[in-house]
Amino acid sequence: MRFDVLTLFPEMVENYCNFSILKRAVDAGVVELNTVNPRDFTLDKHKKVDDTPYGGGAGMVLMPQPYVDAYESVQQLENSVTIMLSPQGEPLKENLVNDLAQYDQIIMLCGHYEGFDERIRDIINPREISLGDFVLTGGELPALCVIDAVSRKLEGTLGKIESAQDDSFADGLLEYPQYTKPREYRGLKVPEVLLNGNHKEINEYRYSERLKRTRERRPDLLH
Ligand code: 4H6
Repeated sequence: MRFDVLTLFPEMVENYCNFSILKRAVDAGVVELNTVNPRDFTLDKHKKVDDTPYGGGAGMVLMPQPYVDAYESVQQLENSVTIMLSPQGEPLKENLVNDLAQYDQIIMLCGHYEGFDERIRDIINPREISLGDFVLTGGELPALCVIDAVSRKLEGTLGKIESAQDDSFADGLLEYPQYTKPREYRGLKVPEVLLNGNHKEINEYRYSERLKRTRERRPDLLH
């Protein structure tokens, strides 16, 4: 999977991908990350990427030319998709993550300030995706969430032990509570059932905890 991220702050994206499991995936060649800075495509001497909105109003709007030229500079593979991260997008869900993991290339546009000149959407026609109903200062965090969530679906990113098969959402239920050593901490004991080695009982306990938790916290997921 190749990710191309159009961002005014490439270090934000590169830094996150340099740690832990994502770094391992990049080093193993499962994931390839490329950043493109629209500022490098500006044509004026001040390297201007934004300007005031026509019609008035607060803030600055990202100009079309640097973004469209940066986008067109990215080598497009046959099986690619282009995404814009914005509060107006389709909410990101595990199903959408699974769909995205089928592509060979994901190109992402990260907005800032008051957002994009509408002609960037008209010309590039990206799929617009949102992390949820809240506003961020920029699209880099959502882009990183897409990179992270998609990468862990790819063969060779997670080990057998971390396998994405067992995830919450793989089957639409929340996770069961987990415990490690010690057996007692500040008077709180690990449930007895987890200590007796009876795996049938353990599985039943965990499944009922998952149901209980989902019913209490996310009844919407049970349908
Ligand atoms: C595109 C358009 C995504 C991107 C506007 C991005 C939240 C999400 C952005 C903006 C984002 C999300 C710039 C509008 C800052 C508000 C970047 N915020 N904004 N929910 N911000 O996925 O002002």
